Amino acid sequence: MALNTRDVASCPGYTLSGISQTQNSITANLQLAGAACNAYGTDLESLQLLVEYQTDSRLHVKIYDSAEQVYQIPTEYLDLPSGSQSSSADSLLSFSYTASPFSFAVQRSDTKETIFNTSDNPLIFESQYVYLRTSLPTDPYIYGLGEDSDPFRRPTDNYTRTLWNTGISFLPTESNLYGSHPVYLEMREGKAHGVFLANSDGMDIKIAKTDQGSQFLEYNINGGVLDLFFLAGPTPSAVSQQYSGIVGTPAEQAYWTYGFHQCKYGYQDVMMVAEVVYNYSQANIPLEVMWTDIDYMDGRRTWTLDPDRFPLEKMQELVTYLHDHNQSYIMMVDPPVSVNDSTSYDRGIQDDVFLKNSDGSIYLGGMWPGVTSWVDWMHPNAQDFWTAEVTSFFNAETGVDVDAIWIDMNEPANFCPFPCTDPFQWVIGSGDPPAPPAIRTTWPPLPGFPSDFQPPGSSLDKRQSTGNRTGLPGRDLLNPPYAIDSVIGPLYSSSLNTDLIATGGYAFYDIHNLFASGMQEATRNALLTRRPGLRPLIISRSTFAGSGKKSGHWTGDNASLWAHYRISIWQNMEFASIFQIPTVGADVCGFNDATWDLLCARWATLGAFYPFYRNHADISAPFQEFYRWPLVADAAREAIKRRFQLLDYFYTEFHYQTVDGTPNTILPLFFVYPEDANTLDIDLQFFFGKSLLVSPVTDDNSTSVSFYLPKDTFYDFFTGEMVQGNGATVARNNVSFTEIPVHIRGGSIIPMRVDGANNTKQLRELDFELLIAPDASGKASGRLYLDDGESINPTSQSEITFEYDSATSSAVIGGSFGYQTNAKLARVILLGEMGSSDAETSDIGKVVNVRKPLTDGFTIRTA
Ligand code: MIG
Repeated sequence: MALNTRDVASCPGYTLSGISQTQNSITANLQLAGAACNAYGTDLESLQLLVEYQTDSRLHVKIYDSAEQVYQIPTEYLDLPSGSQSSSADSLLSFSYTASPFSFAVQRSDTKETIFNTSDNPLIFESQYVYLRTSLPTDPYIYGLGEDSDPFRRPTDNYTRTLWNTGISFLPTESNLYGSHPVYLEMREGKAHGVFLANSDGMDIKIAKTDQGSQFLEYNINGGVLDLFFLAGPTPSAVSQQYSGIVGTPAEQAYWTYGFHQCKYGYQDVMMVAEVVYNYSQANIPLEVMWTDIDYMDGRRTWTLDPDRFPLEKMQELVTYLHDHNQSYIMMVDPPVSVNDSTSYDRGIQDDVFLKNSDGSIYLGGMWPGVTSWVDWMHPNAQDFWTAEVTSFFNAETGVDVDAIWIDMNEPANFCPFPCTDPFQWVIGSGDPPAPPAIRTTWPPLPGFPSDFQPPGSSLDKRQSTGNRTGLPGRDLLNPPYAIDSVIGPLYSSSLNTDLIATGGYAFYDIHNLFASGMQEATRNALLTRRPGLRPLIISRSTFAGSGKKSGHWTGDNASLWAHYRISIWQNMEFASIFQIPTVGADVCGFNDATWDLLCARWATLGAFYPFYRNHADISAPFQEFYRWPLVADAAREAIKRRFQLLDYFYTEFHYQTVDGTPNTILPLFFVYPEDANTLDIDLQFFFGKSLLVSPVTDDNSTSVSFYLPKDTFYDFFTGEMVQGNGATVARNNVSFTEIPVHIRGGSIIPMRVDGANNTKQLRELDFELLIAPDASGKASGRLYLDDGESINPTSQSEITFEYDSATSSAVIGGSFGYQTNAKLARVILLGEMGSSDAETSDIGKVVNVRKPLTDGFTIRTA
């Protein structure tokens, strides 16, 4: 059956009237301009337009229903900024409109360049379908819009990016995956702008050309309002930073987070886990964090330990051992609560926190442990329930004293096939019962009652809307007339029924994509209760816009394929630099299928330049710990050694991204060289911090790589050799499987720890050396942030700055020195020059020994 074939050409659009315009904002009414087309639902008669010059670089355009009944993202999940600090005179973006049929355009105020223009097709705003199209220049450079495994630069024709969180394995391309990020960044002639649609409903975003060849991007959404934020850039970094001003800056992570992590689904008991820890130490590969997957659970039930395979006493011994050796431990928590779990389920019933069917019974589905229920994160008791589970199961004395939590299956995944009317029957495998009748999604306004009379628990947000913004009544919440192009078919498949109503009156039809955000928030708060003041680490499979504030992300179930090794490179760039979730990494060596020494060695080497560096494999995959092949063990030792040297450099850059959202962690080349058009299609090289260009070998089983060097001064990180970039590709052969080409960008000073640590605790005690890489004018600068490495609000911090100038032959160490450390500045290494005296300590540049404490500023003579 052909989907979505209804005729939208006859849709009348809207007419603007009643405009009220101030310097800071515009409001107007939009009235349906003709007979309703009712293409995929019912056309709404009356809409409101709100335009806010929120900041000089952020323009907010919102189109919503006058009654404010249509669903809007609850502020608990995403607290969108409102108000206008800027004005039409000061804004970098200007707004213009045509009254009838209504369309609008956004331009750059200075150049008058149009970045968004909806005049080609009329706006459609129906109960179950919202449509907006912008025309674009031909073959635009669009990035963002995930989660998926498609090319970094989005295809420009016949491309659909569906957003609907889905737990699907093997990273199929042209498919929606675990998270939803309706934000894109577009590059035009060296300038960047961004567009964020704050909407959590299922949608198809299409990038294509009309039959006449006109380029467009359009939104086809299952509901919600058009809440658009335009970001002026004009640099790509500025766009990303401005986006963080809407969804929040990323959570800061503890120093130990950046060590190497080992995981596998299928460690059959605590002994096997301990054995892996032991084998790593025998192989002299610094293992920082050990993980345990759902194997530990008793019958796969969250909040239980398998008494035979993972008994509490042994688990405690394991954790004590790890902590005594400066190592950390992480366990998986799945969202569903098993109904066969007398304690956790009973507590949830008592607290009344589970999602319910329309008749008040608990909504049941199926997952690993059999029949399960799910927490309604909107419920007022949900946080307390979750905190109690986390703090008792992971209690330092009476439970397993983990250091962080891994959350999975939070798309959310449900194995009981729709309609799953009797999950108990499903478990024993019987036929398909009939579909349940449609139910009321929210209360229509009741004549005679106050306007805010709503189902218990609903609340008005701070902006004092007239309606409850929980969703229109009468919608088909299971099979909307417009079917998004989700890889798993209908909205409810492999997930919770989309007609479920959460506390507040919200339907899963609208809040499905926010389930993970609820779980992240509850888990973060629970971890904060457990270890007050310490940065909680959460690694989540599913994400939504704004998740970076609470959680990190791993990119899910890839496979042991060169293709997936490559995809991980741009997925990291996308998450770190566009979605503002810089705690990101892919399963190193591949999750599904058997890996092998060549792939795993390269991946161990590449993974050391992921923010989150974890080897993980499926239960059906053979073991793939780094020590299992001599080549891979060598690669891992070398990789972790380099990562440790650079850990403070990266920790510093990460810190500054958490401060103001400037993307400093994993960057596409065009973020650093926006004016170099050659960089726009580069997706297999990246910056690790703004100073290190990483150019891995990416061809299958190859030892050759061609990489691009922009017109700039570079230095080989390993040899110190100066390399002049010419805006051209450079070929390198004989790159062994333990090597990765890395270049320092001229103009950088990189603070590095000296060698010699087996874990990050030891690393924090080691001295520093400075790698000075002057640019063409002989100057360089850098920075180093130091704190206790774990507190959310550290009592003391150092923000040290480094400036080098060849004209004065000196490096000036300045800034602030609040954090007390025994680590000294041992020496500086000046690249581009060869020293004589101290050549034995470094053969990459001229060495000047320093040996000064980092407690105050000073100047170093380099000549
Ligand atoms: O259906 O917990 O993506 O990392 O090992 C698979 C078992 C469930 C999916 C995760 C994967 C994890 C696995 N989980």
